[in-house]
Amino acid sequence: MALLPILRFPDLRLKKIAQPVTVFDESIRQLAADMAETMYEAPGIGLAATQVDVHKQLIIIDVSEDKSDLRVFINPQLDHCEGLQEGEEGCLSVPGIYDKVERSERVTVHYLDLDGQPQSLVADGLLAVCLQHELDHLNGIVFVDHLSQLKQLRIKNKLAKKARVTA
Ligand code: K1U
Ligand code: ZN
Repeated sequence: MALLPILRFPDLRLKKIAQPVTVFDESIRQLAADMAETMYEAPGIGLAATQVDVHKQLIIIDVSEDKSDLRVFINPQLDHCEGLQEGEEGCLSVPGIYDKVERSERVTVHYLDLDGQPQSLVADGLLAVCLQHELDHLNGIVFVDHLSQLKQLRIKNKLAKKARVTA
């Protein structure tokens, strides 16, 4: 297994649209395993392949307390959304920044597992929020894109200042 470098906002590669996975071989299992190691080490509760500069439709999520519920979603598609919730979000590509984003309360997704078998899931609460956040990544959207232009500018300035200090 390997730790993968995570792209940092506003890296333009975070805007790329991920392509469907068509081959279910050892390399896709290896990618999922490396992403899981990277997410747990960060630490985080989700990670999209886009964030590790792999532009394939693969996301992983584990919202458990004890790293016991790793879920892998390949070629995930939203089927249905209902209700609204507003919660604080963070992002491993936007370190140290947290803000409120409005999301659907409950979502239904269909996807493929690591064997290429079709699956579906109805999710609510944090799992639903995380799914929507990671699906956004596959479509080139970072959570700060949901914030005002002024907040986005402040975040860019704050991250640029932090990068200068740590350089
Ligand atoms: O996609 C990512 O960058 C991962 C992100 C997922 C996420 C968090 C919160 C709301 C929606 C989506 C993170 O995991 S940020 C880190 C984080 O939230 C966390 C870290 C350790 C323990 C618990 C949460
Ligand atoms: Zn993120």
